[in-house]
Amino acid sequence: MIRREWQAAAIAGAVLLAACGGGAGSGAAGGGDAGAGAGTSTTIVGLDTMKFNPETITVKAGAPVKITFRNAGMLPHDLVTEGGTRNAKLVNLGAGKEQAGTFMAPKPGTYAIICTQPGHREAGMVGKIIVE
Ligand SMILES: [Cu+2]
Repeated sequence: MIRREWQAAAIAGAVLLAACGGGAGSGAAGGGDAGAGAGTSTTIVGLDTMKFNPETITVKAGAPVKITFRNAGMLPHDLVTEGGTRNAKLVNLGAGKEQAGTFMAPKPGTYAIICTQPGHREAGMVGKIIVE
């Protein structure tokens, strides 16, 4: 009985090792997938310095991109995209609030991200979506 359990443990160990080996391999391949995934989902932070961070994101034409906007400031900020066939309109976000929306543009080009709070766009709270 004891011997049988030991054998079972040894087999389970071998299976684990094999699984680990396979996992490492697919993990390396998954790195490329993660890169592609970053293009379909991104987070942009709004700051009281009247900046978006990052200020520029690059996405693929014809693919919907989920944009999560987080207001990291004390002032109200929002994020609105312009020019896409689908635009994110993440408005009325108080301090620390977060909201997600979708942007999509069928053609390559440069599209605008703005904060629509009074004076913020003029103060430089703008960003860019580069569609390629
Ligand atoms: Cu703002």
